[in-house]
Amino acid sequence: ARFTLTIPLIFSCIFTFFSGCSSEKNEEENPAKKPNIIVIYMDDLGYGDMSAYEAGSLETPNMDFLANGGMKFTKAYASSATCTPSRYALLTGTYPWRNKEAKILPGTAPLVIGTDELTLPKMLKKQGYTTAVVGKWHLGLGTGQVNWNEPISPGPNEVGFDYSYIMAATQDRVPTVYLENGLVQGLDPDDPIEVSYSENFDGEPTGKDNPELLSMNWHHGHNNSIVNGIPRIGFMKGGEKARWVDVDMADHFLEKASAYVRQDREEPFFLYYAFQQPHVPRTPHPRFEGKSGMGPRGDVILEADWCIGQFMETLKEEGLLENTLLVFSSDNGPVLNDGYYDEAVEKLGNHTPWGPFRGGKYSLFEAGTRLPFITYWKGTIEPGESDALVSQLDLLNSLAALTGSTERSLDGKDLMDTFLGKSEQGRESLVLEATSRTAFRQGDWALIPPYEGPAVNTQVNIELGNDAEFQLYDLSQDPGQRENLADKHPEKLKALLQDFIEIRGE
Ligand code: NG6
Ligand code: CA
Repeated sequence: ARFTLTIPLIFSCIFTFFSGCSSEKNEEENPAKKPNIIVIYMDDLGYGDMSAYEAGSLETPNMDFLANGGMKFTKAYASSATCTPSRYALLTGTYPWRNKEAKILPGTAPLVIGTDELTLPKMLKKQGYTTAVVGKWHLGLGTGQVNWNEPISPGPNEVGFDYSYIMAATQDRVPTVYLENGLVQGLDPDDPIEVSYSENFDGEPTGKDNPELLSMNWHHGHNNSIVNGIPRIGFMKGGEKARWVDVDMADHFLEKASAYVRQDREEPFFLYYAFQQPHVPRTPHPRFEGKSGMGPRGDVILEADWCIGQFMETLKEEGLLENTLLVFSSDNGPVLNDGYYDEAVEKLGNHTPWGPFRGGKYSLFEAGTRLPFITYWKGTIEPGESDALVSQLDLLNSLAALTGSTERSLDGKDLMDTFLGKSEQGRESLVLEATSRTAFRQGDWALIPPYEGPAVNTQVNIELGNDAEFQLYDLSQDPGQRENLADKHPEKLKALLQDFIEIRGE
């Protein structure tokens, strides 16, 4: 009897000793460890492009997993209907129309974020985070004259990212190379890279002059240098070994993002994982070719969806899911023909990338900026849906509140409780931007001031929102923005215009 008593006693002593020790150690090293934060950002994915939003006909099980297991926002906006300004707003919490350089950039454009500007990764670094960006950058690099054969600065690493693995601009723009921490990868010094957006290099083939070399045809723009049979925007020479393989890009970025989250580290991390899909040129890996029945646009969305599934699997394997807040969204609304013949229009069938909304990429109508937006945090965020008005502009201030920072951006709101599903409170109003024009959203109302310019961009076949008259829509009754109520509700129009001008300053 003595023996049987003693053994458990010894065990329990040892247990208390060790657990006492280790819990003390944990507390010392990690006083309430802050969550890892991952932003998954799609390129041109529309509100109706994922099945969880029940607005189209593609099946995206892995994106849906986030939506159905997290908070799915139905009134969430990118700041802009194009890429660079939306990314600028996401990372700075500042309206992009305050920075006149924050517009669609060529691959040679200088960095549009000031190195002294507050950014999301900088703020998080001060809160003890290690930070990284993997994927599409498109916020400019350098200060004007970039030599692609030398370390390039400033870039992501100078605005808050400890690690960067990026494509400089877009998949359809030169230079078609990857950069790690400011260095072009795989570059042969005997074959230097030259880039120009004004003229071709002697003897180099172009999409315009050498159609026989093309594996994908251009529809508008995109007829300069040819890489991998695809004609691009801009001219490039050299750097043969450094050029990316388009069909491998998704796997390549997935590998980099996965390797990053697998690293052992003491501190929490922030990862901005910026996908290139479904932006043009749409180049699915052969294993996704034909999978959607909608041509390459549908196929690359399925490819992206698969990547998200793989990435989530890695987070699970690494035991990170319970301590990681994921945010999923897209930079601007959808477009079918964005400059290449790739059957996006012909094979669309009954799919509706824009969901129930009017317009698309480049548009001041809803579909330009109203996008999927999801927050997912296993065990912390209860699955649910929110119709609070939120913007990607709000991430910086919200994540500052979450992580204990007192820094705040100019235009963002702290909506952390809303993002965590603990509040229904959204913002009252929001200025939207599309190719340097702005519009206003307040409550259920949308106001578009008069703009010159075509009603429709006929190349991409998207209604831009331009009209000689004021436009006023009640989105609660008319999400598709069909009935202009400006004449019917002059008081409402006046009130909105006043608030709009107060923010916009014009
Ligand atoms: C446009 C391109 C379009 C796309 C877009 C940027 C032409 C004719 N069109 O100028 O194909 O590259 O810029 O897209 O060149 S974004 O999502 O990065 O903003
Ligand atoms: Ca985009």
